[in-house]
Amino acid sequence: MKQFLNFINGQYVATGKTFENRAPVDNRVIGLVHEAGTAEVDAAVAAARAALKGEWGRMNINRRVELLYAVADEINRRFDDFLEAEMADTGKPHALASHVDIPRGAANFKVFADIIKNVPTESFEMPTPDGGMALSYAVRSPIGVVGVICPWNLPLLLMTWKVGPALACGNTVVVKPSEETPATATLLGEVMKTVGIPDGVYNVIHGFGPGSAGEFLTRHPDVDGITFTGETRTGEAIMAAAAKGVRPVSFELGGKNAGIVFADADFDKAVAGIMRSAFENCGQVCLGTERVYVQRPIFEKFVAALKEKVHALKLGPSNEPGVGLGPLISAEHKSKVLSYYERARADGATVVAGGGVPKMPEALADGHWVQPTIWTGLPESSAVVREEIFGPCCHIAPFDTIDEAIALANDTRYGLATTVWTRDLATAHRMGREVQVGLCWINSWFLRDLRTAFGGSKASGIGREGGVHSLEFYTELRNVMIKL
Ligand code: NAD
Ligand code: 6OD
Repeated sequence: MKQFLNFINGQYVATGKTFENRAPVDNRVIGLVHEAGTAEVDAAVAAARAALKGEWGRMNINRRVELLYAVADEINRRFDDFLEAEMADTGKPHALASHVDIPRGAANFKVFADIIKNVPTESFEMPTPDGGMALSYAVRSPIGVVGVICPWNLPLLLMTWKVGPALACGNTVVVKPSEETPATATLLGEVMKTVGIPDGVYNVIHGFGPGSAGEFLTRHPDVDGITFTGETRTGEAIMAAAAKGVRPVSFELGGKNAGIVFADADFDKAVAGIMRSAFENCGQVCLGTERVYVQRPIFEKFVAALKEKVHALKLGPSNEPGVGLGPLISAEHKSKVLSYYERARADGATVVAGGGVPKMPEALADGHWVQPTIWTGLPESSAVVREEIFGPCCHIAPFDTIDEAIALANDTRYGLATTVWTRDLATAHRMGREVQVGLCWINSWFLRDLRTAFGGSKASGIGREGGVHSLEFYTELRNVMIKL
């Protein structure tokens, strides 16, 4: 049985208290996770603090950048180990994990190494009242010890998306991976050790949220800032913890994203795009589309085309050829998603596809499988249309005008992402300006240039990360003023 240990000050640390790690495909126990208590969290934070004062804190930027490149190269060298670990933890299809999760896990170190090496700081010459001159310039400093709290849907990708920039900026980190997906964060400790990242720079503590490692970390007075990806409700709890000591937070939270398809769109591309955005990673992508609005002239045709694609989706375990849909992450999440399937029926939805639990081969029968599902006919007030489900499902409704499409897209407390399908540039631009989200994709979805700003509006987040925007959270500017 695999043991997932904490990684503190360069050492793997067992604890007396373990919990089971289960494979989503069949609910088998695949490992035991060593839960960190306050002693381990204190030790990890102390190690991170000490590392700031040691070799890492004094390291010149060229060496830091070299080390981050080495981390990326080592992840790529051990690509298959990371791939196996991620697939076992999440059950996601091989094609997805091998093309998205693991390559991005490596890229997140290189991109931010390049950014930190090339970012300029401001400087101003100014005249002084005595007729002389002064020079004012900014120095960037790391914020210190960063707490990194991660979700389970894209475990390595989303963790390194925070650890990459944090380390590039010279901080040290204490990572709390999701209790559902401890594997790749643990494995990354081996990579850090192999390439020579000093002890204490990268630490991992395992456990849950409230009353466990997550809460202990966010309440720890020696953590200087918290970066968090997860549910909005959890963000509220973390923000309350961070208020003590007035510590900064960066939040990437939940969404209820709209996909808008105009009648002039390239029909096949729009169907394929919405298909991906609603069902990739079994709908467990924060950027995913759960509300689809299609302009009336093509509504019926669109629903029929999406239904056909959903019926063609193959469910199965990660390594089975042709699989496009894995299981949900856990039994608890399956119950949550199925409760919305029930609710849709109760609220009078037309179930266009799916709506229940698929019949799987006996070996997979205990896995967390649900059918990919499409509904029509629900009122906008239904919980199914208003609340984040985070499963392989979407509701499709018709609209007539662009004003109506904008109003529908914005009628939510969330504001993470939208995907718009049209050939008309003016329509595209108006949607980009008026839909209240952090990310608006036109004729595309989840197209990422890691130099661009990423984050959510309204209840979907606080702050932007990505490219130089990450520096706003992971560094502080000190202004130095020299009277010449
Ligand atoms: P979650 O909020 O339940 O858990 C995320 C992490 O927070 C876990 O590590 C958990 O242990 C920890 N946690 C929970 N309660 C805590 C507390 N009180 N104090 C400290 N830590 C605590 O989220 P999840 O179920 O793991 O992930 C799914 C959610 O994440 C969805 O809402 C999804 O939209 C969101 N998400 C958002 C983005 C984004 O970029 N906006 C990306 C991925 C996922
Ligand atoms: O691509 C990214 O950087 C990113 N943060 C993706 C988030 C996906 C959410 O599930």
